[in-house]
Amino acid sequence: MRFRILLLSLMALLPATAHAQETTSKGVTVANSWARATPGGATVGAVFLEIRTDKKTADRLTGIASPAADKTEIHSSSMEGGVMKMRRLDTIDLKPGKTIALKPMGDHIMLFGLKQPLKEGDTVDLTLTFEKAGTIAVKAGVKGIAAMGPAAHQHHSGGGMDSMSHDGSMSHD
Ligand SMILES: [Cu+2]
Repeated sequence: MRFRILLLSLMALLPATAHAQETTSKGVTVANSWARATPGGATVGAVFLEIRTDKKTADRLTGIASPAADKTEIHSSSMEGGVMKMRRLDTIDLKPGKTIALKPMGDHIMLFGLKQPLKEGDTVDLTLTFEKAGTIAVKAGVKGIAAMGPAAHQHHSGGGMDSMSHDGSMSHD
């Protein structure tokens, strides 16, 4: 209970723009997009967002592009034998009235061949392509290197939670 109250009061401190950005097309909404800052020299980044469909809409995400990187992929994550395994997804099916959350430790968007490191406070342009809704463009704000959500200002000193850093402990098929 105390945690919940703390969370609510933290949210109240955030500027409204931090979680207000939503873009909707034909019943599909993309919201809460953010990217994680990358360490110097890194050429791989991760972006997270939510995709919502209204009750009457079924669609399919068929691609994501970004001018910030050479290549943009959708990845699924799963734990196998204590190791985070990632697999490239070509599409994500969107069922009516459901929210798909791409988030740290879960499915995510990966940027390969970053043109420049992602710095906190920057934005990353993304264009999502849907079978029926067409394209939806979003600007993902870059949050701190240890951020676990768009709310930012979360600090994980241990590093154990940061399984999204795409280092040697993970494997890409
Ligand atoms: Cu990945």
